[in-house]
Amino acid sequence: MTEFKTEINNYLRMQYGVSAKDADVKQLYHAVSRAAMAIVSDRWHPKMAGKRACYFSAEFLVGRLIYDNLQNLGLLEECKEYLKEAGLAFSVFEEIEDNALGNGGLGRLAACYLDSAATGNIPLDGYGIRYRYGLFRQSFEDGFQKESADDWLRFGDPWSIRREDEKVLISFADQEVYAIPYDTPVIGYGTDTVNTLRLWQAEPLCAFDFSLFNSGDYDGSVSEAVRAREITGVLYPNDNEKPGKILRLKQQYFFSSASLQSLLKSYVKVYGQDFSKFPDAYAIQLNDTHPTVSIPELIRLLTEKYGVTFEVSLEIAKRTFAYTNHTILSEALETWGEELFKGVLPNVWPIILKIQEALLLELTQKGISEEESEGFSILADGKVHMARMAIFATHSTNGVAKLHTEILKNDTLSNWYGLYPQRFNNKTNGVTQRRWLKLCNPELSDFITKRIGDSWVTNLSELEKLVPYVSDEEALKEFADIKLKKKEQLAFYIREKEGVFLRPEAIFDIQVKRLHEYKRQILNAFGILDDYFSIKEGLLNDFTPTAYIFGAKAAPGYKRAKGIIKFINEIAKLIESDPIVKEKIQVLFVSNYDVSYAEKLIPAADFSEQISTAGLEASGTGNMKFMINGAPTIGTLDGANVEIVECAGMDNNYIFGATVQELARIAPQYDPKAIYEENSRVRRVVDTLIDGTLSDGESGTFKDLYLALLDSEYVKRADEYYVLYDLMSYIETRRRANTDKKDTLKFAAKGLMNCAKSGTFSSDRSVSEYAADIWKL
Ligand code: 26Q
Repeated sequence: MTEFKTEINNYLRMQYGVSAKDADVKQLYHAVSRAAMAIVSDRWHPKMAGKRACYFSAEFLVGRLIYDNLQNLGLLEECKEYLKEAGLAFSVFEEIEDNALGNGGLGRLAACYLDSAATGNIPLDGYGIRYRYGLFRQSFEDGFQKESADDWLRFGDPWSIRREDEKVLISFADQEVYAIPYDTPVIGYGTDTVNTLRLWQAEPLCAFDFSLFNSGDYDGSVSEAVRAREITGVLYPNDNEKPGKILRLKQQYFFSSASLQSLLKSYVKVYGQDFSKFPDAYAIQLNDTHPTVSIPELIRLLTEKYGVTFEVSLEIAKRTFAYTNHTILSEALETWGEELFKGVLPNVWPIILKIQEALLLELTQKGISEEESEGFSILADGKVHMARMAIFATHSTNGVAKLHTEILKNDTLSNWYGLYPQRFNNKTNGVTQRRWLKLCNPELSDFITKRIGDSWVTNLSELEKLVPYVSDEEALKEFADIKLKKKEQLAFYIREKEGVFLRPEAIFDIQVKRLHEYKRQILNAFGILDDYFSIKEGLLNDFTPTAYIFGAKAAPGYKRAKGIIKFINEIAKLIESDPIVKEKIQVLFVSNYDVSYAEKLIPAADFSEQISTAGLEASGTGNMKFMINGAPTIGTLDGANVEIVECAGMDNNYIFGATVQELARIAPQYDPKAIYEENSRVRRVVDTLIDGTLSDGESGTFKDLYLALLDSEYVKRADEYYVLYDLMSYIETRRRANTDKKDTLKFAAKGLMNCAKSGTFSSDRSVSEYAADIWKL
C-alpha cells in the first residue's frame, strides 16, 4: 500500500471510524484531501530567502480544488484506483461544490496565476478574503433568475489551515475586529514548490458578552460577533459594476490591512526596522483597484508604527506596489465619496490627503497647469479616485491585452501615460492548461501527447508542433471524433442536470461569461431569432442544426441583465414549441454556470462566442480556454480576440463587426433607430420584444430592453453597445460558420490550428512576464 492510500485509510478510521467501503462522499472527500495535505506538509513552510511576490485580490475563483491538486501532486491515478477498489467512481467528488470566491474573469485569472506560479517555481502568494458565502447560486423560475446563498462550507474546507496564532487586529471608525488567516497550499504541477493562498476571516474580539446575556439582552450578547462576521459575510456579486457600499470598502480595507500587517511582521523578523529593503523583499500586485487602499495603509503602518517619514514611506510604496487595470468601463472605475471614506477609515484619511498633496507637488514640478491637474487629482468632485492613486503611488500600471493597454495609454489614461510613459506596460492574460486542457479534456490531451509528447503540460508553446497534423487526415478524423465525444458527455450531463436533451450531432455554439450589456448576449439572441424567422420562411434549408448554449449569472441588482436572461429563456420556449424549427435549433440557458460547468462546456464547443462591443472587453479569458480546446471563435476584434486571430489566423476564426476605430468614427452620428427603420430583418427581431411574440410576464423588462436600444429620450445613449450596428454582419458571419461546419475535415483543421497556436495564452507565460518585468524576482 502506498503512503497516500495508507494516509486515506488512517484518516477514515481515526476521524470517522469507517473503512473506504462504508464512507460517504463527504468523509472520502476529507480523507483524500487531508491525505494529500499530509504529503504536501513537509514542503509547505514559511520561506524567508529571496524576494516574494504577493497577489492582493478581493477575489480568487479557484473552483473545485480536489482534482486539480491531485493532478498536480501526481496522485490522480492512484486516487482513481483507490476509489475503484472501494467500488466508487472518481466522479463522486463532483458533488463537492465549487470554491466560488470570485465573480468571473478577474477572480479566475488570480487562480490561474497561482497555479502557474507554483508550477514555474515562482514565489507568489495570494492574499484575499475568506467569504462565508461565495457567488450566489442561480436557478430559474419561469425563466427569471433567482439567487440563493452559496453555502460552500457545507462540505467543510479540508484544504485550508486556520492560523489562530497569526491573527491581526483591524480598526474601523466604529468597530475593531480580528482578521484570522486561513492558509491553503498552492501546489505546483510536478514541482516541489508549494506557495500559499492566505484568505482572511473577520471575527469579533469578544464572541459573547456575558454581562449583556445575564441582564437579559440576548441579541446584544452576540451583536459584536454578528457585526464582525458581517465583514467577510458575502462576496459582492458585481462584475464590472460598483455597488458603492460601505461594507465593500470595509472588506477592501480589512484584507489589505491584514495582509500588510502580516508581511511587515515577517519582514521585521528578518530585516529588523530598516524598511529600505522592503521593496526588495516583497512585490505586491494589486488586482484592479479593489486592494488599492493598501497604499495609504502601508504608509500609515510605516509612519505610525515604525516612525518612518511620510516621504520615505511613499517611496517604499511606489517601489513595492504595481497595479493591474482590468476594465475601462466607467461604471467599474472605483471611487468612494470623501465623507463615506473619512467616516469608515478616519485613520487612513490623513494619509490620503498627504498622497494627494505629494501628487499636486509633483504635477507642479512637472509643469502641469492647475486646470490639467484636475484630471489627475485623487480627490476630485467630492470623491476619492482609486485608480488615480494606484497609478501615482506604484511603479507599474498594466493592461491585460495589447488592445486594452493601447486604449489605456491613448484614451482612458492618456494624461497619465503622458506623465509616466515608462510605468505603463502590457501583460496579456493567460489561463492554466493544467485545468483548462489536461484536466477537463483528457481525450484531447491524449491526442496531443501521443503525437508530440507531454512537455506541453508545462510549456504550452510546444503545441506548435501540432501544426503539421493539420494536413493529416487521420489526425483530423480523430480530432473530430474527440469533439463529438465531448459533446456526447456534455449532452448526458445536461440531460441529468437540466432535463434537456441536446443532440450531439448538432453544432454546439456556446456563449458563457457573466451577463453584461457590453458582452452582448442579446446580439446572440437576435441572431437566433433571425434563424428562427428564416427557417419558418423556408429560407434556410441548408442549415446545420445548432444548439445555442448560454451560461451566465447577472448581478442581482442589474435589472436589464436579468431581462436579457428572461428574453433568452423565452426564445428557448418559443422554439421548443415550434415543431419545424425545433428540429433545426435548440436554445438552452444552463443554470448556475460556474467553473466546474465551464470545464464541461468548453471542451464540447464547436464555436466560441466572443462578441463584446469592440474596445470594451479588456481581455477575456474564456476566449483562450475555447481556443486551447480547439473551438474557432465567432467574435469581434476586442480584447485578446485580436491576439487570438493574430496567432491562429483570420481564416480559422469568424471575425465580424465594427472595430474600435470604426466605432469612434461613427459614434457621434450613431442612430440605431435609422437602422431599425431601414432594415426589416433587424426590425423583425427587435420587435419580438414588444409585439407579443414573447412574454415577460407583465414585468416590463422587455419594453425596457426595447427602449434602451432605440429611444434616446429613455436612455442617455440609445444602443450604447452598438448591437444593431453589428447585427447583420454577425448574422452573415454565423451563417458562413454554419456552412463551413459541413466539411468535417476542413472544419477540424480550423479547430486543430487554433489549439496548435494557443501556446502564448498560457498563464505560465503571463506569470513569467510579471515576474521578470514587474516583480523583478
Ligand atoms: C467594483 C467596485 C465595487 C465593487 C466591485 C467592483 C468590481 C468587481 C469585480 C469591479 C470589477 C470586477 C470584475 C472585473 C472583471 O472581472 N474584469 C475582467 O477581468 C478579466 C481578467 O483580466 C478580463 O479578462 C475581462 O475582460 C474583464 O472584464
